[in-house]
This record gives sequence, C-alpha cells and structure tokens, in this order.
Amino acid sequence: MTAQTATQPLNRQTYGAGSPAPIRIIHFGLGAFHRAHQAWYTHKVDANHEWGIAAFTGRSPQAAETLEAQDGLYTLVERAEDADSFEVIESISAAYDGGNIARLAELLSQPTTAIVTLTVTEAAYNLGSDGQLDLTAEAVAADAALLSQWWKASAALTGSSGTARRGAPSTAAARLLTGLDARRRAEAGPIAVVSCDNLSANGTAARNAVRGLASAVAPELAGWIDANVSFVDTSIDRITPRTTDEDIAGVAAATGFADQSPVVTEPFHNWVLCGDFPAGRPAWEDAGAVFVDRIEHFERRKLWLLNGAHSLLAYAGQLRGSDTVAQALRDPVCAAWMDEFWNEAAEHLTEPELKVDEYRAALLERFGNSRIAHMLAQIAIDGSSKLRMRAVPVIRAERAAGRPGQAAARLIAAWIDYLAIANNDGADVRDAETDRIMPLLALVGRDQTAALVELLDPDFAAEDGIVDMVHALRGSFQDQ
Ligand code: CS2
Repeated sequence: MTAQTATQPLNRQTYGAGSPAPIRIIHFGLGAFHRAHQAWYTHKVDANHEWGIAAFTGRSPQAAETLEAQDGLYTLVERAEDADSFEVIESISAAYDGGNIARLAELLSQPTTAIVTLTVTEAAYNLGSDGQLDLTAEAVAADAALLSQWWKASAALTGSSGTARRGAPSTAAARLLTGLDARRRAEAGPIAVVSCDNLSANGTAARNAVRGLASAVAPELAGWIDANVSFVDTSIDRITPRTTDEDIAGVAAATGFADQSPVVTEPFHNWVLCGDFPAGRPAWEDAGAVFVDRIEHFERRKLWLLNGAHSLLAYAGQLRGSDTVAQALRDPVCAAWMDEFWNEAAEHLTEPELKVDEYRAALLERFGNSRIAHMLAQIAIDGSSKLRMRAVPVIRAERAAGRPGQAAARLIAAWIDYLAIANNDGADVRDAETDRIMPLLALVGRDQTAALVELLDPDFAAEDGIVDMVHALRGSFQDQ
C-alpha cells in the first residue's frame, strides 16, 4: 500500500462494508487479544455474514465507545519480521460496556445466540488454589450478595422477569450468570461457553466460576447450567502486544483510514478446541482452528513453553535491564535460562503429536521478531495467577519424576525478586492479588520467599526443599 496523507474515519460506510452480521456470539473482554484471535477467525470464515459478535468490555468501557464509533470495524496489522500487512475485520457487529447487563440478558435470551467466548484474564476467574470459585474474594462476595438480593426481590427464578434492578455485578462470572438466567427464563435452549484465557482446563475453570456462583445464590440455576451449558476447553495462541500511538499513526499513513483502535499482532495463530457446540458454531477450522477429543497436552505445551518462557523473560529480563521479549532473548544469560526451563518442561511433553522440537524452534523465531515490541512489563502483570499455571505444575511434574525442578524454581525466584525490588523502589505491584502480596513483601529473607511460594501453592511451603531451592536462586539475576 502506498502512504497517504489525507485520512478518513473508518466505519461501515467509508469502508464500503455491508450491514453488521446478526449477533450469534457474545464475547466478554473486548481487548486486543480477542480482536486478533477469535474475531479474526470468525471474520475469516464468515463470508456470508451469519455470525456477528457482540463484544462486552471488561475493565475499559472506553474501548466499546471507540469501536462503536467505527461500527465495530478495526484494522488488524499482521507484523512479520520483514513487513506489515493490513486487513479490516468485520466480525464485531456491536460493542457494549460490560456493565450493560440488560443488553447482555436480551442477547442471551435469543435462541439464535449460540456461543459465549471469554478473554477476561486468568485472575478474573477468582478461583482459589483448589480450582473452585473463591466466594470470599471481595468482588465475588459483593456480586453474590447483589444477585441473591435481585433474585429474591424479583422471583426471577420462578419465572417473572422481576422489578427494576439496582447496581450491576462487576465480575465476569456474575455477569454471565445473569445472562444465563435470562436465557433459562426465555427457554432459549442450550449454549456453548468457550473460555479463551490462558488457564489449564479453562473450560472447567469457567464452569467452576459460573456454577460455583450459581450454587451459592440460585441452586436451581446451577441445575439448568448442568443440563444446558457446554463449557469448551481451548488452547489459544497469538502474540498481541498493546497498541501504541505510533501504531495508530502507522495504520492511518498506510491505509488512509484514521482507525482509532487498530490491533497489531504476529502472523502466527493457533486455536485448539475440545467440546460441544449445542447451538452451532462458525466453521473456524476453515481458518486453521483444530477440534480435538483430548486437549490437556496441547494446553500444557502452550502454557509451559510459550507462557512459562514469557514469564521467565518478563521477570529475569527486566531485572537484567531488558524491556521487550526480543531484547531479553538477545541476552545470552536469559536465553540459557529459558532453554533450561524448556528442557525441564519438555520432559513432560512426550506425546509425539506435540512435536516439541519444532514448536521450540518456531517459538525462538516468534519471540525474536524484533518488529513486535512485546513489553515485558505487560507480561509481568498478574504473576500470581500466571505462575500457578506456568511454573507450579512443572515443579510438581519434576518432583514426581524425582528431580528438583530447578529451572521452574528460577522463574518463581525471579518473580519474587522482581516484586521485592518494585516494592522497595515504591513502584506499583500490578497483580489482582496485590492485597495479599503487599504484607508478604514486608517480610524479609527466607520468610519472604516462603510466604510467596506458599501464596502460589500452599502445599509447596511444607514440601521439603522447595522453599530453599527458590530462596537459593534469589539475588542471582543481576550479577551474571
Ligand atoms: C503472555 C500472553 O501476557 C502474557 O502473559 O504470556 O499474553 C501471550 O502473549 C499469549 O498467550 C500468546 O498467545
């Protein structure tokens, strides 16, 4: 494309797109990742415009306003090592503030609505270390109280749609539960809920979050969910850094559209799904999605090799002065730690179809793409919930095999050093569990290490040698 100077706004009229496709998919978490992944897959396979998405924001309502002003359209920039390519994505038919529960309920009451997808972050599931919904978490407790009050007052569960409701739930599980209750009352039939967050067994995680809340506030609804909601497991993959002002200017210069909300992503994409779609689905396989009967090993490969390495680079790399993934990879010390971590994890990724050597080689290329400025500080957010998926299971598997799990322990040590240094410097600790982490950072020495290891996994603190192994690795990041 040639560079242009004059730009025009991006919307269905200026772009010459047809009317938005009818809404059949509801999405929670209108971030860049959703738009680079599920919305892109849907766009690719929906030439007849049958599968529109209604996307609800999670934490930034502003995102819905910006996208609505463009009739849901946005530019996807595929950033390869040598060049960018640009494509306008048309699959989002409407964007809403996540607090718009009335609209959510209305859409979920339609029998034509077939799928709910989620990208709400690992931490937003509010699961405890036993994998069940943590009903004591402040936001969950507040939503449970609110829903009980609504349903008592409106007798919603016995059939009437009830009186005007005050307030709105803030957690994804409570919002979804409200929508599912509307669907149940409308007798709109079964539906698939598809978690696209980086959690192992993410379908079960979504079920535990939603069903856990239903059991606490409306057991009858829990029964309806068991009979009517299919929770699909997925492994999702596409590296998508946050959009910068420079990206916005670059899209305008290259395309002539003043898109206020483009997304930049890598060319690679992968989506593995396992589960039923009782009300139908787009033919995502036509864009490369893979439907399997068994998914755990694919999830482990992605969570350990890609995400685990990301977190290791995020903490160790920043401690050693890097800002991006590609920079950290150019630091031979970080690269060697990552390799060691991969070797350790690979011991437990033995199914031939995982093709671990090829996967590792591809990851080196993807991480090395220096035109993707994937900020380590972004990856470092919410380490507590991420490390429970990315480091803890590798240590467990290693110890079950009679080895210490040293490379995964280094990831935990780097996380603790990173938090301790941020705290000493008065910087923000960005983690959904900050309230639990901050008092632990006031401890010193081995006590601090033990407390943070215990936060990740209560069993680890008692298990011989784990805390000492992590503690011995602390303080080793800057001096090599
Ligand atoms: C990253 C992921 O921020 C993070 O925690 O590890 O967002 C990662 O980029 C994606 O899972 C890639 O598919």
